[in-house]
Amino acid sequence: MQSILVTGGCGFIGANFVRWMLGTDSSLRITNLDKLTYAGNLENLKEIENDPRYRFVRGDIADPAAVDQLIAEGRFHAVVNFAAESHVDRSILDSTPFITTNVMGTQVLLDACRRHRVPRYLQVSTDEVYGSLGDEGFFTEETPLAPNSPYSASKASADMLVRAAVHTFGFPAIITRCSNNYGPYQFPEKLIPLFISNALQGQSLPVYGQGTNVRDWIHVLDHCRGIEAALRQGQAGEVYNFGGESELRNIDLTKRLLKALGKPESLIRYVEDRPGHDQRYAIDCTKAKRELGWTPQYRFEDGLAETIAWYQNHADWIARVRSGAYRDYYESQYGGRLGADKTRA
Ligand code: NAD
Ligand code: TDX
Repeated sequence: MQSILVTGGCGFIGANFVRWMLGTDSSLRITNLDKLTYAGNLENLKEIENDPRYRFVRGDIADPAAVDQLIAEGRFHAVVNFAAESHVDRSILDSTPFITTNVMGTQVLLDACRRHRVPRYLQVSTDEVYGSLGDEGFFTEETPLAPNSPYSASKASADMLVRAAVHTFGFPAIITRCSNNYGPYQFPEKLIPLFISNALQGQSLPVYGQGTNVRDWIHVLDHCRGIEAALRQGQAGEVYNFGGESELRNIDLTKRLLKALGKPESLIRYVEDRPGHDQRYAIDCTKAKRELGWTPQYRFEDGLAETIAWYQNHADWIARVRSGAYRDYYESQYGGRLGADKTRA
């Protein structure tokens, strides 16, 4: 594998993946196709933007002409699709961009990759497509899809389209499904970065319902290593689950964050529950361990301490994301060079 197209590389997991791959494989070239929605932040890849092995292209995965041209010219050995609308609460307010990007965008990519015979395609999916668990049990790759939110329904739809491309056309695609990621560069709308940044500013932490919902937390670099393993060694047509084996109730995680930050529990504010809130996610990643030789390496305590320290040391990053100032970076970095680019929202 010498050249890969990554979509959504300016987001949280995509940016960590691009950095991870360039750091571990000196012969690799990466093109990053990203629309730069509110969640796409070029500053997340600032230190590699002048690396000759890296190229940024601003564009929309749901734009058939742009995607076709890029894939026709790129001669990529693989495409890894991270690009998505990723936040459940936003999908409850307005599902339209979730359908456009997550569903239509995936089909646009599949069609272009098939047309230009891209030999490997990896769809980055989520454990949320399996629905919700009670106190017992784990999601395996055989668990039937039962998504409950507009976000997870759009991700499950994309998985179905990938499955159909494999089944109908023998298209060489792999699907990975991962549990909740945490780590550096996560947009502060998701639980961990939102609560850290609120606590740092002495603002309250809005816990949905009673805080008894359970999530399985995985460090983003463990997820990136899993995607790399699936990309290099996975069998076309297969699904691989990744999880952190670190289940925690939201309220216990919240108290742990406050303790680590030296902030009082009085900052906790119980708010109205998320509609349709999934109770518990938990992943069985036996297959990835057995077939890919992958295993999560971070102990949650260490990963969380490292992540808290990262946000404490990047108060400027948080401030620029929260104020929206990070969006100016595009103009200052690319404005003069990409004169033909008319896609900026
Ligand atoms: P994110 O919201 O941080 O980043 C999404 C990126 O995609 C942004 O850079 C955005 O600009 C880009 N994008 C959005 N629409 C686009 C479009 N139409 N064309 C091109 N680029 C577009 O998301 P994330 O948390 O990094 O998640 C990445 C992927 O991993 C998603 O597919 C998500 O469903 C999946 N996933 C996330 C988690 C998690 O815990 N965050 C867990 C499992 C799976
Ligand atoms: O303010 C909050 N208060 C709160 O109690 C927020 C933002 C969340 N929560 C709860 C809801 C969930 O039980 O915390 C838990 C985690 O919430 P999110 O960070 O929004 O993640 P979740 O809904 O679990 O989905 C995440 O994991 C799977 C990602 O956002 C998805 O992209 C991924 O597919």
